[in-house]
Amino acid sequence: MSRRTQVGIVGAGPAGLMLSHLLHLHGIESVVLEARGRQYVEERVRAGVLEQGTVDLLIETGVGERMKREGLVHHGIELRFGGRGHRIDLSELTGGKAVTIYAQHEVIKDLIAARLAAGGQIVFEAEDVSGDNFDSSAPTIQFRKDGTVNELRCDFIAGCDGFHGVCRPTVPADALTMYDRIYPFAWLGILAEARPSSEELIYAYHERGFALQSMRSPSITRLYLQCAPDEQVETWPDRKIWDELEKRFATVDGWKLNQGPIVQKGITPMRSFVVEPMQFGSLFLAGDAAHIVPPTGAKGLNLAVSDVHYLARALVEYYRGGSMAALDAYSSAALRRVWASVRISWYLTMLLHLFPGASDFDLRAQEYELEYLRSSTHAQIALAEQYAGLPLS
Ligand code: FAS
Ligand code: PHB
Repeated sequence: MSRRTQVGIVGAGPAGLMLSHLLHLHGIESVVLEARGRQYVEERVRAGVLEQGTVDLLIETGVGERMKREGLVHHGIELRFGGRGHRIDLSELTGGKAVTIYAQHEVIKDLIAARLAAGGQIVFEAEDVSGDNFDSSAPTIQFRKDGTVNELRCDFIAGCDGFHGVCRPTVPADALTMYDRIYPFAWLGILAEARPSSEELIYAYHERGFALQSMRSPSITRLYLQCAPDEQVETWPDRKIWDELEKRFATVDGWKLNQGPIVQKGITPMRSFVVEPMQFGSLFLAGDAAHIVPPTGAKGLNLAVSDVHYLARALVEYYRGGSMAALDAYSSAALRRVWASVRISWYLTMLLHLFPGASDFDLRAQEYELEYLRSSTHAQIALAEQYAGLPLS
């Protein structure tokens, strides 16, 4: 079966769904092809921090109501080292910006509901998605649904299928430059039915390794700790996790970590990856399909949204006036913000993690970088403006 649309979108993650939504608001048709089922993508535990720019865009485009009701607005974060906490007042240092804690899968639910309510086309469980002649002005996507082979003829294709998707690998290797850094550790993340132990996020640097206290609601805590890259969840029974977190968050004044039943565990590898350019003919890459950041800066989801903010704007300009100018400039526009986020995510990862084999010199330099951040307002302003999110220009 063959059908036509203006923009074929592969992947129903934050990038693909937000793009389809933004295009719809400008009367541009799209079809989203997603390999997994609706329930799976609506329950997949991932990010949880929304930058100011992402929050504003969700509200401006009419999909921010539930986030406004249920999201937790944070005006600061805590850096914890040497047994003491040091608050970074994001709002004070940025003239009022804040971040919002609202789980990625809740954003996904809101976007899917909005798309379907507006008659949007999302094909879940689309199998064997493969693209053809992406470098032509009439690209096509083949996929199988319920045993039937389908062809989608498009003007443009948005590769929003994540790091392990099919779109980026279709681009000839010599047309792309890849920048890659794999970190010698991973994050063990848990969800626990426990009241968060602090109002705001705590990023802890400790001689036993990094730890992060985040949350999902007033009764659900999200916690992470640095572990070896090849560790298996099975080697981390609940007791061992709580004992290790207690040690890494310990303060001189006996701060207590609330504990409770652990309802989800997962290990996330740590990598920085960027591919340039983010365009090949009629194929435009967005989100994790084009770049990966370690979650230390909480940028993954936000970058996916900022990429499609630029891509949607360029597509609107094309369909309004026929000009390819903004589409040709998409890659460089998106990459400017991508590298800014890659850099702050790399900086926070270097600052807050214990590197196996670190020399005494490295450790001392790291401690004084933390000390400089604690004592310098200028350093705090630089961190705060990047953490809260640079403007979505
Ligand atoms: P996504 O990966 O979200 O979406 C891509 C979609 O494409 C998926 O639904 C996938 O099923 C679909 N797809 C893939 N191949 C396909 C094919 N062949 N055909 C059709 N569909 C296909 N960021 C944080 O800030 N904090 C975190 O704690 C955090 N945790 C993370 C944990 C994990 C395990 C991962 C992988 C990422 C995490 N991130 C986190 C980063 C995360 O938020 C990503 O940056 C964000 O999901 C990127 O969104 P998309 O680019 O839309 O890609
Ligand atoms: C999360 O809440 O999942 C989270 C928060 C901050 C990060 C990474 C993950 O830096």
